[in-house]
Amino acid sequence: MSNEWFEEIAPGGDLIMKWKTSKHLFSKKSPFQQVDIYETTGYGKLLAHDHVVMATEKDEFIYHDMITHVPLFTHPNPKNVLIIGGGDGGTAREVLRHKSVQHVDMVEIDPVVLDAAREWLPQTSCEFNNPKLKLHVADGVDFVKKATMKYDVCIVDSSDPIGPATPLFNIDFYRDVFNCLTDDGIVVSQCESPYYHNEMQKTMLGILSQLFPKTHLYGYTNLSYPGGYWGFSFASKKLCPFADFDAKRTEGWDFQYYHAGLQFGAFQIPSFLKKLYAEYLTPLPQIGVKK
Ligand code: SPD
Repeated sequence: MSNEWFEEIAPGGDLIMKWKTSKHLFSKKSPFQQVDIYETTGYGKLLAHDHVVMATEKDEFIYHDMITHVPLFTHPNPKNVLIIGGGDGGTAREVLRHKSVQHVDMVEIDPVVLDAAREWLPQTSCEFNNPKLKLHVADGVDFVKKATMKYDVCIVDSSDPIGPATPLFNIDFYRDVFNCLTDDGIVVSQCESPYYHNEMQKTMLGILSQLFPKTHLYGYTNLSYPGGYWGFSFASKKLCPFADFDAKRTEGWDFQYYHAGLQFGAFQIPSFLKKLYAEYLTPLPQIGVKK
């Protein structure tokens, strides 16, 4: 039993976030990154890659609800889903709650993350043995380049654009993602923090808007990522997260964070971001305006 602190230095180096830990449960350097799991005193188990928090048991539901349910409730009948990354399993867990989903390919580059999650994070990895899920230990970039299957939804559940996730933030990757989506396909990607990475968010939206007819950014807040407010990019060949959303489909679900109102609310990004990304964002139908 130790009472030490796990520290993450926020981008720029001017802020440190600290979690009090009671045990260092897992530590291994893979060919891709340092992977650690701590028992914390207030946040449950904490997964870190290269000393950056990926998820804590206390608040992982926020990220995983929002990266999953927004695109899966936009698509009217998502059957085949591709997850790039997502090694802790939280995204797969939420995707597999959708009854229409018949098959999920999840492509995680780092087997150490999968093994660590399987052993220490049952809360997120609980669907790893689901027969609808096929786990591939492979490079997501190669996977989409060679993919022959077409997916209704692709979710890029990556770490930050340093280390193994770097190629997941460039245009060649997204060209291949575009090609492996159906004609009404959607891709949602982990898109960092507008407070720390707005140049990166802008680049990402610029890339997506070159390839997809519709490009949006939506936000969520959590406890564990510096700055609190983070984003997901949403790019789509046809479907609109407002016009094609049917709130009736969410009835009877027991969500922890997502709900039908947030399908609209999450896209209401602050004014400074609307200005900053204006050239790349597709206008959404206005809500709250009297006709
Ligand atoms: N700065 C941390 C960003 C991490 C995003 N990915 C989290 C993975 C959860 N499945």
